[in-house]
Amino acid sequence: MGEAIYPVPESWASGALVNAAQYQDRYVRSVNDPEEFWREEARRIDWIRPFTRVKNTSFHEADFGIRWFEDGTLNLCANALDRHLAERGDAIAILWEADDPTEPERRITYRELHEQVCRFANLLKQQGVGRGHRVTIYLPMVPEAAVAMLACARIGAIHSIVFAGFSPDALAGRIKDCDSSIVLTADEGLRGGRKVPLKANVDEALNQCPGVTSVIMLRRTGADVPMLAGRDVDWHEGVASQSADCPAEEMGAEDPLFILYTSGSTGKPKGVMHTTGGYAVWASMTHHYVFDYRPGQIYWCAADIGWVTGHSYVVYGPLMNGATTVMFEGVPNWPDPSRFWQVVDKFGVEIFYGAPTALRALMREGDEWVKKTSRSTLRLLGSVGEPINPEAWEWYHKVVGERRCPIVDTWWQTETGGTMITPLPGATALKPGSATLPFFGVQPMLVDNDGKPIEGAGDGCLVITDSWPGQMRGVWGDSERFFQTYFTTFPGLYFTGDGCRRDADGYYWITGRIDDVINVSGHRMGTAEIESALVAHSRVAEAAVVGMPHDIKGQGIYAFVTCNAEVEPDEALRKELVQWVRHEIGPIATPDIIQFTPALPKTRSGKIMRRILRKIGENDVSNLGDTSTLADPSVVDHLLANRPAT
Ligand code: 6R9
Repeated sequence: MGEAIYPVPESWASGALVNAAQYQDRYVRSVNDPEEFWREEARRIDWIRPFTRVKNTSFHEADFGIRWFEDGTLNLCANALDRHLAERGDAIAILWEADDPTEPERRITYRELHEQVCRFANLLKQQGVGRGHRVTIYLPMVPEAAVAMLACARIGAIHSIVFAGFSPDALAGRIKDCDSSIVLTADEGLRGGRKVPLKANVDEALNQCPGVTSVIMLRRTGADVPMLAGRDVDWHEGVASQSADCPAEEMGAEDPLFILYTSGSTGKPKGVMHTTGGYAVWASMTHHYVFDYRPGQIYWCAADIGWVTGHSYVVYGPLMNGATTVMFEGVPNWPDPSRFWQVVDKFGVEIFYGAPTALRALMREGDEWVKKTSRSTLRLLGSVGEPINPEAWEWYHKVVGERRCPIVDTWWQTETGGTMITPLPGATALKPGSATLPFFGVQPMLVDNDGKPIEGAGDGCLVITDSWPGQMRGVWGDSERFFQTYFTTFPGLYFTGDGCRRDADGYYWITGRIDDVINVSGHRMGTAEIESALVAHSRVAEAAVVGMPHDIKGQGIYAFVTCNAEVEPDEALRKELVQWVRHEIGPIATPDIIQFTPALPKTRSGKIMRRILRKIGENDVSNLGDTSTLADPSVVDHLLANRPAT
């Protein structure tokens, strides 16, 4: 079957920030002379003290280290707000749309946002927060979440956002790991017409976190929630008495900006740490070029701030570029599946950036929901979070974008800070399902399992050979783990954990995770995390979790569970375990299938043979490969004979 190719539309080729020839030329310069290239690009940032040193990085054990612009100083909040005040103070910074379409929108100008951030930063200071302190943010998609992030950046505090869909246990784990003494939350969140008891979750989490001395709570729904005297502060009451003057701290380029927990192949989520200077350059530059962003355009990234996409492309990237960024509290299919496109029409959105899982869910509802809206303002579409299947890509292109909008399918990770492999709309011919070509300064390589480079077209493990400014700088609280996790599988190379194919045109096709991470609706889940939640249940002896193909979510969660000897597993226990996992981690970790089994397939040395379980999960059981090293091969027959219907 021939691959579809969509050439750059004429209007884009002539009018874009970067055309094909410029992309080629600048890409080559970016990798041949990174010093010169980045010295130039970093001028997009207002530095307080300009850097003299550009790049000081090594992926090798002997001199491992990643430092960019290291002797420069800056403040990221000032770059996102103060620098715009003179020229665009009255332009809208945040356009907020509530969950409930009948609730009025909020339009916040740069000047107003600046004032709110300064007041809130002063409240944080009054609560004892200063440079380097960790602030946990557990807020829904409301403008105050952006205010909180920017206020931390302003005073040099390090924010750690925990997705508001995570459970009290998951929240507590993240609070303790980074040792934060303050939590920012709301009484309740609102999503798809349902209330999420955020403050109650915080209260429950804090039973495990004696170190937290202060909670600032935003009233979102007005629910009657208990406030603990001496600990809990009402957001608006606290802010009311604060001055609107708050100087921005002078931060070193390599001072930490934020921590964001993400799943890896081991049980405990890692606190991915990003620093200030390189991240600022990377987030603003990628947002500028990938979306071809020009001031005044209405831009909407539909990600939650609880994920890295929300950090870089709802808040930091767009605001550094003086954008009008849409923030949406709700979900794509409530009150009905037109919701996204109604918001596009309401605000005149020109650039829309969303996740394949949402597109697949909307596609299933039929084209009418899209077609009854205008979408005439849309000029560019984006995709992020997981591979987009060509069918969903074509639907996005034809039905949503009416063939007029290029689609930028952006591959990147929490660890990379911003987009890495992506089309540029005026430069790159598109192939549905391919993230296409590397962004400036990104040097991807494919290697086989032994680390041998694959030249030309081929399939392999995706690694990056040299550093880029937005790269993570460490795992919070564990100086060894960063190097161990990313640079030892293939020494001297950054290992992404993704498999990838490169075609004859040099285009990259991400094939998905090749480690024990699964991607559920664009959210990373470590299988080990779900396993440890399952075995924490008193009736479970052992559990193994693998991914399975899922029409909407991309991947679903398939759990093999062995119960304690005296337990007779039944439907009631199955339901109980599903609820248990939801409670332990959060609804995103809900198992799709639980298969009870008297035993798991193990090697004689006792290792679970995940390869076999993965194949069963993928329903690819005709060839299970070599099972001769299994301690008891009959276990596999039993698993196959008792597979639940899907
Ligand atoms: C930004 C983000 C990272 C993992 C990554 C990969 C998958 C993200 C993708 C994609 C194919 C894309 N992924 N974007 N796969 N095409 N355009 O999602 O960060 O949550 O850390 O997930 O997501 O597997 O390794 P994060």
